[in-house]
Amino acid sequence: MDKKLIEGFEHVRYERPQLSPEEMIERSEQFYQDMDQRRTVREFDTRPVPPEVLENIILTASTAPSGAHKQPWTFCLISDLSIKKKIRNAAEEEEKTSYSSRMPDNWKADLKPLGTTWEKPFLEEAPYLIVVFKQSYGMENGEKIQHYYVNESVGIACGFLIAAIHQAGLAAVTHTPSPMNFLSEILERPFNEKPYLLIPVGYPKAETYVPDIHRKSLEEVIKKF
Ligand code: IYR
Repeated sequence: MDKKLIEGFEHVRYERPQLSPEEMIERSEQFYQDMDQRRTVREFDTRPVPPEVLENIILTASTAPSGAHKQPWTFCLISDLSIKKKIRNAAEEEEKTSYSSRMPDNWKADLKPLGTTWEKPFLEEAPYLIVVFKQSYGMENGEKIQHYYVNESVGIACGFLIAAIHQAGLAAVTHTPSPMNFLSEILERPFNEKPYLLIPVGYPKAETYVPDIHRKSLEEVIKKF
């Protein structure tokens, strides 16, 4: 591989196959059509999924760009039923309070069409839970390492993760229990890590219904200059 020193640091040559404009249009259209089939699913089949699939999905998420390439993320992969139960109990405890007293009426009205409640059976039924932690700073040999753009970096990694889950033929729900400090305790994460998202993953249940929602049109989301 070709290498070059830039300011004393080794750089490697980067090459990608060149696509024709027609191929680019075709591939981008295909990718969009496929991603447009993704839906958030809250009902899972308990059928097991090979662990390699989840490892590949997490590796894909970990290819995301990050501030100064610090890769400020940890993905906890949970298949152990007793841990899933602990997470479900703690999440439902918080959600019960949220739905009954923390969430304002307009928020609950906005969630009505989606059919969400404080009950989270998917936290036990999905064969895997991925709990994404953001590392506010790194720790190496007892030294604090500065991380940059942590929320942006971990958000992008979660986008890759969700796309990879869909691409593998699986489904997920981006669950955001709030507050979610209980995840740090159950999973015994160090002080520099904070929970970011909880993503149950699995096959959708055989007969699954999802809300009849529609995505914004190109005109609604794009402003051309
Ligand atoms: N965290 C709660 C409520 C909730 C909030 C949003 I924003 C959603 O899109 C869906 C649910 C829960 O997970 O039920």
